[in-house]
Amino acid sequence: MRKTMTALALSLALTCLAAASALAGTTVTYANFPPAKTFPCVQMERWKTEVEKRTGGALDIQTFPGSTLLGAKNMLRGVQTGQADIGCISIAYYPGVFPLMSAVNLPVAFTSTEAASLTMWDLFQKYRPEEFKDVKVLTMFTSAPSQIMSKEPVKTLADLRGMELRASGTILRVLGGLGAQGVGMPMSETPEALQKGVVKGLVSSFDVLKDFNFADICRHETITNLPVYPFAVIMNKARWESLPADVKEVLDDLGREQAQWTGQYLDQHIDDSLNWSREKYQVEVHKLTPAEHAELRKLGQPLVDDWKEECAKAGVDADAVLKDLLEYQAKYES
Ligand code: 3IO
Repeated sequence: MRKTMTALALSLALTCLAAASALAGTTVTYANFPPAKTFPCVQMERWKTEVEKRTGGALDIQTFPGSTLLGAKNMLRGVQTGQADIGCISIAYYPGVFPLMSAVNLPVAFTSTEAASLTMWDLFQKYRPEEFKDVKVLTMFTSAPSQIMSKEPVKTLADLRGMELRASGTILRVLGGLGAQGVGMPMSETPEALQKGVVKGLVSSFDVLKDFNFADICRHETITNLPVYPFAVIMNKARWESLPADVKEVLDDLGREQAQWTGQYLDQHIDDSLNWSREKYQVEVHKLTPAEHAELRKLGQPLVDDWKEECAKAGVDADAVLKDLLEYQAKYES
């Protein structure tokens, strides 16, 4: 009798467990490198909410902001090897790895993040580049056009001479041409570098004034409209293949919409962040002359040539890619 009861209780418990796990669905992990407040993580939480809703709970997303699962530099490898199922990478942190999509980091003077993000998405869809062949791309987006945020004022380009500024990707080259000291590092390492004085400012988009409280330390902002930083959200290929077809369809349908949502969010947030910085810290915003903007554009040209050379080595038709990029940009910025 006692044995029967135990067996019964055990089988009941097992049935409940099975039912609970069926209800909870499959859990996938999603790693991100910057802190939870920043836009790459805001878009991650929005994506999680939409996916859990649209799959009716069949997919459970467990998010890890702030490098708690993978950091900026081991994100790509970590997703490829399955340490995380999904990860958010900043393309500019992987020089030479993504020749085609690095086009989005060229100095083409995007004025809107929404336009830049949709341009990036369309470019990816058209070319489906080899460089992403061993991961599944879920969405793509960019930062807003890059500006200088510094401890000391940069009122003219001459003020940049010798100034150590944190950046990544193509912007490092532009800084070099201006006589500044570009220091390459991921955004997640920048708070400490600014605190310690290793760098005297940074080149990125204005969202970071508020989200990292950089407005407190960088009271001077200079409008340069330098390139955007491209991002990709990637998934482990085997993990992707293991998902049911209807779940895959939900994720595929969300790709472009998520790019647009993130662009719109950031365009809005840039304004909020700058207004907040003016009110809270009385930051000063400096504007350059048209001649100085022309000089910035001129410094961008050799960079396009370098990129074309990199593409040629990788078998990428750079002229075709650039032509399409400019066409999409014109379409989305009109
Ligand atoms: C960025 C990266 C992480 C968190 C917030 C951010 N805002 C703009 C960027 C782009 C950038 O500077 C970078 O390094 O990717």
